[in-house]
Amino acid sequence: MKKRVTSIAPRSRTSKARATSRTKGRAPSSRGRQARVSRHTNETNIELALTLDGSGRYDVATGVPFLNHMLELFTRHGFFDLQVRATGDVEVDDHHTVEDVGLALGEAFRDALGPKTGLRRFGEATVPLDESLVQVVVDLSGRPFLAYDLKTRQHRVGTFDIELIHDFLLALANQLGANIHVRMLAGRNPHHIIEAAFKAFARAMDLATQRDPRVVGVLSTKGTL
Ligand SMILES: [Mn+2]
Repeated sequence: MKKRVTSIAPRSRTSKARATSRTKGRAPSSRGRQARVSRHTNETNIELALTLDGSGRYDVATGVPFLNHMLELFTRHGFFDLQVRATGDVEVDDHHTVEDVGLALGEAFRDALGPKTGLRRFGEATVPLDESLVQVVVDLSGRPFLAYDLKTRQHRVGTFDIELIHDFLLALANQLGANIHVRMLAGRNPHHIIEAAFKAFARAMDLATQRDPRVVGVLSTKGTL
């Protein structure tokens, strides 16, 4: 039987490194719902450890301060435990690092969830931050989809390119195999809008990843997720 080789298509023609060298490994823990992901390419090196049934503890260093801020509050409000060490070619820009951390986090959730038996599967939350109000709905369906509706007049928060939030969530949704809807109901300040989105995402993921004792097998009439 042919050994499974993981390769991901290059992001663009100019991203040669991606075409030639993209490897990853994982060693899911046998204890509890945890996962470790190592992801190393010519563009980024990422070590990530996730515990689903955590207490909101985080230790995050990605080299992108705004992403650290979002991952920290995501962990806290989702009651996960998360450790991330990422180094990337941020001298190019933050894009590779942000997207690849999204890929790694999605992969970690997928591994930690395992076969999804007894899982609530759906989760949603609406979270305000001052004038901003953002709703996130998650379905751990196995079908990757992202509906992204954050609109800001600015392109940046400080030095951080806001567009990268879209790329982060898309990468995460693809790797996790989740349907994620992000809807902005109100907002003005881009920091508030994105922060409300990550808090809502955290709470939605907290719900969706919890176990419901009434669920026998997986929550699907199809019998598989
Ligand atoms: Mn903040």
